[in-house]
Amino acid sequence: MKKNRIFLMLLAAASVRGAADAQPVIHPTPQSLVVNGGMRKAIEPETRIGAPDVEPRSGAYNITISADGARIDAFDDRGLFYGLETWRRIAAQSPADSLPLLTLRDWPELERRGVVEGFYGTPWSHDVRLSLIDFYGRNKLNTYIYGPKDDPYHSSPNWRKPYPPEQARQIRELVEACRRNYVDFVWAIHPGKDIRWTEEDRNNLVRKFENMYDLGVRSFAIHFDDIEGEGTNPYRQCDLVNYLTENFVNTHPGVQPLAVCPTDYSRLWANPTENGASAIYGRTLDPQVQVMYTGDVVCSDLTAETMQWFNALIRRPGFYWWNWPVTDYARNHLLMGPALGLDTTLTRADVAALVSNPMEQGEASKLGLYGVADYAWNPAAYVPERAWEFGLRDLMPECADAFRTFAIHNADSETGYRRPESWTVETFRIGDGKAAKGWQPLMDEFQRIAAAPEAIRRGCTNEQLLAELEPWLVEFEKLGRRGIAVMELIRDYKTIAPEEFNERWRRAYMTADERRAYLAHKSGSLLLQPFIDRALDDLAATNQILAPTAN
Ligand code: LOG
Repeated sequence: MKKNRIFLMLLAAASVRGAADAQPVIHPTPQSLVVNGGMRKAIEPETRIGAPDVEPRSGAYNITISADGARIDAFDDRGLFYGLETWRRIAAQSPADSLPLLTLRDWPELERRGVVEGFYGTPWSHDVRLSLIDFYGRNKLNTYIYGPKDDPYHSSPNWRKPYPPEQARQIRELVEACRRNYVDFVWAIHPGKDIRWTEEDRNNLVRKFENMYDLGVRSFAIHFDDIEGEGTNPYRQCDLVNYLTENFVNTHPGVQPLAVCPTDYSRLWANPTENGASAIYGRTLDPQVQVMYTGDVVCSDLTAETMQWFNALIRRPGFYWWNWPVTDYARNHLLMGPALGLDTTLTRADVAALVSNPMEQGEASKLGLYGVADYAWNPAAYVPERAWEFGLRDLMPECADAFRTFAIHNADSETGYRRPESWTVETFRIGDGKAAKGWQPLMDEFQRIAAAPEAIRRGCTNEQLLAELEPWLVEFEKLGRRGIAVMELIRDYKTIAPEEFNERWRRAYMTADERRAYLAHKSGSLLLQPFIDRALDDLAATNQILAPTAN
């Protein structure tokens, strides 16, 4: 009995020491965290807003847990909200009734961090938006730009009209949800397709803004992207934005400076001279206005060089609209890889804001947004894979490994903005030097792929996320099965009878219908399906099979 008690005490001490030595995992990555070793009894923290030694910017906070007590010092309300979020994460990772001793100083590097719902296609549902807004709060994102291209009241034909009552009520609710999460709800208008540069249309715009103001909106953006004709005139655009700044923003209490997406939002077609739109914006726009930019092309990496180029023309730090993981140009793909291509040397002096334009699948987009949140909070400490791994576990704690397998093979878009995919596996050609060693790991992976969808369906508790993934899960499982069939054939083809070979070969080969289904919801398109296709071709050649012609 006594012995047992001592053993249990030792065990408890060991686990407590283990926990105290370990760094708590905090996402986004804090600016500075010193774990002092040791634990104390859990208590509620004292909180203070406007504390002197907190970094003086919105969202900043410090946490101290010492033998004497625990406190959260915040710069402002938002900082306290973030501090409490971090506090909860620390407490959740600590053994019951105890807390690690630590000193944490934290603040956001980029001032505006978040999402632009700016894609073509079915806008997010109200429920998905609400779920995302909670997600932004928990991950310290503070900006949600509402600008779905296919909302007719955001763009043509109805941008001049007020929202119908039900939609107006929902927008009010979104504004409220944002307020609770310290997220700025930015309502964007896209009037450029049919705007006339008349006093009448200028008043139409002001009236719509008044309307949105009455629904609670305090932050606005104007998008002039993807238009032709009169609406593209940069002088007129600047006049309008300056007019709205003077006669709406500056006259309405609590309204934030405007953000504008120019027609020349990408370096690909922006005129780089002093007569170009960007330079006109730089010379003409009220200095408080922020200017959006998608980088070198439409979907591009955020680099120091591209920001320097743009910032010099617009004469202020640019507002980066990152077209990832948006898939409106490749709708048969899901982009589930890490958020790559974000330069870790950039600071708030280079980038005023970073917003990600996600997929029509809002829940599935969260995986990429963990990276966006981590980067924007603390670029210097950003490690894409770390944020991604955190996201996998946070979204599907019960089946993170299966989700990981799924995500690894659903990352490239095949067109435009290429991303690594299937980076954990190596393929080979039948008979080449890598075949002997490469067979087993690849077979193992195809088995994991075939099993992953069922594990995800059983383990994922987010119904909406599951519904978004389902068409791809179906195809992913089939990809795994085809892969297994091909691997077995590679192993056996020399020793089996021609009839059996033919039978098994045909099983691995997609029928026209199967191929159509695969093309509609692609998985493994970068490496794995091409491997299967080529292996079947090679096998057919060794056995004089005539591959059925694809139709
Ligand atoms: C659109 C955007 C679309 C994205 C990706 C901007 C500023 N505008 O080329 O609505 O989701 O590309 O297809 C765009 O990026 N234009």
